[in-house]
Amino acid sequence: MVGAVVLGALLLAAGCRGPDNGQNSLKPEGPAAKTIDNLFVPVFLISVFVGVFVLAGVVWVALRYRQRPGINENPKQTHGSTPLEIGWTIVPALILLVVAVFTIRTIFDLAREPKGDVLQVTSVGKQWWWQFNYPDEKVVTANELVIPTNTKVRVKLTACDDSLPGECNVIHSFWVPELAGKQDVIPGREQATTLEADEPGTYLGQCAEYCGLSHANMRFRVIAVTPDEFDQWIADQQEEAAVPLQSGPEDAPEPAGPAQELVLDKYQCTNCHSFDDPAVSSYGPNLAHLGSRTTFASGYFELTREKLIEWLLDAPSLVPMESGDCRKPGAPAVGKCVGMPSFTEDGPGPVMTREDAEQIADYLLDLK
Ligand code: HEC
Ligand SMILES: [Cu+2]
Repeated sequence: MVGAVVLGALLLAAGCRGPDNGQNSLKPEGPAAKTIDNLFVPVFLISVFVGVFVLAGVVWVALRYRQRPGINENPKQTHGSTPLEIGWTIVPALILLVVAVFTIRTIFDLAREPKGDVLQVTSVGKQWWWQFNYPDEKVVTANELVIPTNTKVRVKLTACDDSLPGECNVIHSFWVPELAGKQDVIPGREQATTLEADEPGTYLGQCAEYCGLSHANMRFRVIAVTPDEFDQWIADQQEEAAVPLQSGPEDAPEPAGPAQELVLDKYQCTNCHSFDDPAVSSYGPNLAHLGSRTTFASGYFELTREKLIEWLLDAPSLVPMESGDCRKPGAPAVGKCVGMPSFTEDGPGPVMTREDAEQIADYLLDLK
């Protein structure tokens, strides 16, 4: 029995992976998370105190009045005690009142829209990745939210992509445990949260509302850099793609190279992705600066050439997706399509050769 309890506790503790797992809400790294922590710790201590007090009472009564050999009588029975009844009604009510006052204050504090020098970002929850729009800077990116340190970042959260009318997604929840609390992302509603990081670093995020097949893989990163580095990052992102997609006369542009021809014509990736314009949002992540990121696929994989090739050939084998025929807008749908299609025989379109995948991967990695 004791062995089983100890084993269970060890297994449970093994899940914690130490305080530096990047998703530790007990290790607040910004004002919002600290506000939550300042509420959580005292409330937790109060509950521990109440819990221990009640449990100790139960154990004491059970031991004190247990059946013993030779004693066959019930202990003295008492019925009703006005002071006790009043006491155990009022004391918990007072404790809850104190907790409620501080909780409500915290909720209002966190909901307040920040004033002053605020960076505006819109985050669109999609299946199964996050799009980040910087509307004032005209930059659209995915899965890695770069922010300046010591700056309030107001993140508008939506499941409907304004720039793609009628494109609403299911409910998601935006959660960066070390920076702020969870906030649901609900179609048709405008929610927002405020992020601020005190120190440069990478803070892990995770979708916290079940949203389909790849919910568990729907991660993201908040990368906090110094304000100077941030300005540089924005300037880099605003640049046109490092390698052009098309060139030639305005009215008859041609793919600018063999990889671009694959992307435009052979596999028609451009139906779902932007490769050249860093300011537009599309059905799939904007890839105009993919090469500048450290991860891809909702931060699930490091951005390496080999992984990228695997992804291009058969993304649904790496991350579960519902891939039907979603490549040809207007064509009759074959199955439901959510996510990136496979370019194998199982996919809806042409089968990709390894050479093509390598060529596309090299082109994508050059999109710094
Ligand atoms: C039917 C639309 C569709 C087509 C066609 C498509 N993709 Fe995708 N692609 C997506 C979606 C959706 C995602 C996001 C999937 C996820 O992360 O869950 C994605 C993700 C990606 C990513 C990872 C980006 C990131 O930020 O994580 C790359 C790279 C990519 N696609 C490249 C391509 C290339 C190259 C082609 C053509 C060979 C292509 N895609 C064709 C829809 C599409
Ligand atoms: Cu989700």
